[in-house]
Amino acid sequence: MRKESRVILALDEVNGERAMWVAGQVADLVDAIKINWPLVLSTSSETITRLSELAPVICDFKVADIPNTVSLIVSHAVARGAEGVIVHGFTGSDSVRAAVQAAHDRQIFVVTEMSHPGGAEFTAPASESLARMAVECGAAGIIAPATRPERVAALRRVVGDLLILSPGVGVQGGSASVALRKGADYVIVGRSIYGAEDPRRAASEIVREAREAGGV
Ligand code: OMP
Repeated sequence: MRKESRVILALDEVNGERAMWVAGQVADLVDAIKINWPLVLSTSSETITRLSELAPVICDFKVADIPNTVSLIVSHAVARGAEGVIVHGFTGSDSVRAAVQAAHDRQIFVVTEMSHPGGAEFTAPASESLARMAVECGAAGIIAPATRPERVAALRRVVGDLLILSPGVGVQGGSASVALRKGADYVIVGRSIYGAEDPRRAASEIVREAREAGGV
């Protein structure tokens, strides 16, 4: 995955036609496009392949299962063209290792502390252990909350130079520039871009803010 704009589009648009249009509008501005169940379920898994022709695709399937099932999900996502897959870490190191193995040369990102208010209940207390496990299992990076930027800084100290992808910018209240300054490599932005009347302009504004936060 390139590291130029440091912005990843979360394409949770459920109208397949509009999703492809938004992707076409911003593919050259963002470093990757992250897709989640809403778009895959409202269209088909073929969408992974179609989007991968425009930009690197991260499949945010938040995989949480036994190693065998994790491995099956990750290998099929990769076969469809995914450059990365997001998995949960609370399932334990055997499941995360299975994801890393199944991904081969593609990237596995492990969720640590989630960005929504409920993320403070169970994921926050465990986030540093989850981050440490992500390092030990050979993951490419972790997911850490832009809504609690001080946690991004704390998790950076745990993961060293592993990638940190930070969602929660915009509608959830987080700031792209603050998350990047606190140690995120990329911010993940969804509704503020794909929900905008002019997604290209919305993406450009966030990319400008990210650039002002510091170069790579
Ligand atoms: P917006 O809130 O619309 O910008 O979308 C955020 C995106 O990031 C959605 O696709 C979420 O599923 C995802 N996300 C979070 O919001 N919080 C998390 O803790 C983790 C993720 C994620 O793994 O990407």
